[in-house]
Amino acid sequence: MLTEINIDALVGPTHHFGGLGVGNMASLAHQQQVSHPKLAALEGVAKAALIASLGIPQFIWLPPLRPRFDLLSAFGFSGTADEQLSAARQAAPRALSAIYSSAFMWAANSATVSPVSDTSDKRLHITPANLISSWHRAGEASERTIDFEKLFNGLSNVVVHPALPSIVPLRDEGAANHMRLCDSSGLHGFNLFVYGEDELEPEPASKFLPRQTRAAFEAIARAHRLDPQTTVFLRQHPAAISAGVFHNDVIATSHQHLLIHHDLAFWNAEETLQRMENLFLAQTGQPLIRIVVSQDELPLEAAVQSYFFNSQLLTLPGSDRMTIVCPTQCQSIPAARKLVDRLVAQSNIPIDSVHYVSLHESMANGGGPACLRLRIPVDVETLSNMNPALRMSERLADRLCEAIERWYPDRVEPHDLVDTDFIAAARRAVAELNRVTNAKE
Ligand code: SUG
Repeated sequence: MLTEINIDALVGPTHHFGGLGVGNMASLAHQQQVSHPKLAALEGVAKAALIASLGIPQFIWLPPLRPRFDLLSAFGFSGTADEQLSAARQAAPRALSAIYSSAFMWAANSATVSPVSDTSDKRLHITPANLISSWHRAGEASERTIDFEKLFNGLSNVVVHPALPSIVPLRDEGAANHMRLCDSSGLHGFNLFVYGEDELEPEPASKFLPRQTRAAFEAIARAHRLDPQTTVFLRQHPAAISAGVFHNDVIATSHQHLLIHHDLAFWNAEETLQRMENLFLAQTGQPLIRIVVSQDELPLEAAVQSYFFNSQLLTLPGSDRMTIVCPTQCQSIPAARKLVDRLVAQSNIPIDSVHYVSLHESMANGGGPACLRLRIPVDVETLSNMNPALRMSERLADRLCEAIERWYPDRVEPHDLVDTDFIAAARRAVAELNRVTNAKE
């Protein structure tokens, strides 16, 4: 039996709107607006605490330090901190924004994960995503590699691979483009890897650079020793990428034997999906429930605005029923609200309840509930050996909230990025979070 754990990454004190998300409509729309790191972090903790309160194992990663002066030097800026910052503001504002980025908060992009039951060597494989499509995210992989090692306390059945090489044909954004379907024991897994670009099939093109390539996922599937029989590669619909679907988890979602996707999620995929449905039934004895949401029911634009597909589907412990955690935008956008109500009401769909969560600041940068978390299916022994200091509880949530209230800035404006007092305050905030997390009872 495998249990799915969730890891959320806490928003950092330098959270701001840099407009850096490639093909990400919300990020582009909010560029240079005033951000609210304190509110963003409190919203994130509240969401993670809600999941923990449902009895689901929930962990949290603390923010790494920003700004990254090492990157600023690599971008060619030298001199004192003040000189580097003001030169970057003049000559390369996107580079300046990148070194302050809090994009590590979207843990769904941290890695691709394959549990012990899917891999031929029976080890848990993790490949941190190289995130090389944009200015601000490529630096995350090295930080995450260390985070994974700490989270699993050096367990011998966990392999943390290096991120894929930083080669344009190997662009990788991790679990946001990977869906693992399985039976209720979690042991029979099917892996769906969704890519936006295949060098061998360049047409039809999309308006924005596809951030995930097929070659990247093929490399990961090989490294993770997955069974080719139960591994499927699907191409994202170019129209979806052009409409602002920069990751698959903005247009499709899955949990166990439930797969929900928009009609325009994939390109030419129907035959492959039907084959997979048959194989799923043959191997697990359980039917795959596949719900295709039509353009009439939820137009692409409303899917992107509401982030319905970025809701979290969770199985409640001790039952085979699910709950759905949706962003509040799904409450206010009528088509999304109707869809949620339909799914909860329909008796042949295992979703029984809905929780709406406010993630206003993350959403304004294109990150919904599912973006903020990484799922890892683990066995009982692995779970019991995971770092308890990072496990979310009411007590940890209270401690984090107290520190955030006290040390996080209320607002960040573009000019703060050249202010060394702002940098000192941000460093202090991260140090305080580390202190409260490590404090004994
Ligand atoms: O990579 N936004 C992130 C949002 C990531 C959402 N993750 C998932 N869909 N799983 C991105 O585009 C905006 C940062 C800025 O503009 O400052 C940003 O990086």
